[in-house]
Amino acid sequence: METKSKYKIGIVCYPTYGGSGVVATELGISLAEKGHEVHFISYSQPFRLDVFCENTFFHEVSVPDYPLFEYTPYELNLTSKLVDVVRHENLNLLHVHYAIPHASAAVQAKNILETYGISIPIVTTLHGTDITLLGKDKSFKPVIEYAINKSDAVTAVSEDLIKETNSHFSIKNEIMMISNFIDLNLYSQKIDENLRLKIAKKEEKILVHISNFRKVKRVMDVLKIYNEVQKKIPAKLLMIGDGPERKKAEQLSRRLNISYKVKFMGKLKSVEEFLSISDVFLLPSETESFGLVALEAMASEVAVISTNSGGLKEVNIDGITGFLSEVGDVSKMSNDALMILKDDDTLTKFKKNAFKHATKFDLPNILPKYEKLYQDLLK
Ligand code: GMT
Repeated sequence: METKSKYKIGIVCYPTYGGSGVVATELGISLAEKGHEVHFISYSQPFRLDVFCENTFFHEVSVPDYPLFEYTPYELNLTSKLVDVVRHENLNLLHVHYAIPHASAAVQAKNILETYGISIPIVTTLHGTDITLLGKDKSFKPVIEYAINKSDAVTAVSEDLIKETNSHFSIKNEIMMISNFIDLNLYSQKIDENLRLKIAKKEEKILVHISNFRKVKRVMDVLKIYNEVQKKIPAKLLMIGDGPERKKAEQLSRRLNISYKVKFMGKLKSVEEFLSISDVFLLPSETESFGLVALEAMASEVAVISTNSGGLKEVNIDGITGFLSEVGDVSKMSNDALMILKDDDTLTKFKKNAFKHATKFDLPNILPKYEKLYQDLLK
């Protein structure tokens, strides 16, 4: 459903590498392309907002260094910035991604704005770790619960995340499922043979993992799965991203004597070209509310080996686009990868299925759901 009205929307997100920031930025850019005016509010420019986009604006939240504070109260600076931007840019709506501290800052800003006679609806999108990890922490729980209940609309990126949220918190309003999306135009299903040959020999398969290398991603399992696979078939592993577990992962790859076949590539701005030359994506996460990166892989015709945790089963369809396993079942995950890679016909079948399923999450199928939500709130 196409909305005719054009709105002034404030988007609050984390600017760094990570699914919630990616989704928020891509959403903002797409809304701007449809004629809405989009104001990003964050502590630095979102990393995917690095090209000029008409109708987009960026407002930086600055955090002054004041000697009295042992901990800088970022949430207060964000709240003040929200009040300022809403008032002076005449925003119609605030859409905040990630509950902490964005939703609570927005709720507080809304209260302050009422004293100026301004009423602004708040949409909060829950992304996962704000609920599944931080949400379980007693020191955050009452604030998250309050911010969710005081938002005018709440969305979550998977059915599983809705269930998780309702089971951990006393939520009064209905949470709407609007799944994550990808812009299929950005992904190529064509293999750049020159690039592929720089990474692997013709007969070698390419396995790939992309994450922020946090504990929850279980990057050691990635190496263990690959280790088993490379014993049976010639293959290389690309490890893209960086984070707290990287050093340990590099050490493990040396201990397993596979370091000469594993390429740690660090943080890359654009992962599409490496996905397009890959065969199997490994995501053995402990918890994953959606697994946007698995969807990005599928959009590049890459089969997925993942756990069945959280929302992953809504993205990776067992036996069709790849396989699902219990968390930590390295042996099944390596056997499943070998099953996919056993011959070209099987691999092609999984790759094509992965791409086909990814098309369901294409931007034009999801964007109108957000527009409709805004329209309903602004009626
Ligand atoms: O996965 C991360 O560590 C980053 C985190 C984030 O907040 O950006 O990702 C979460 O949001 C993504 C976008 O909605 C989801 O695709 C990820 O599954 C989710 N991560 C977890 O639930 C661990």
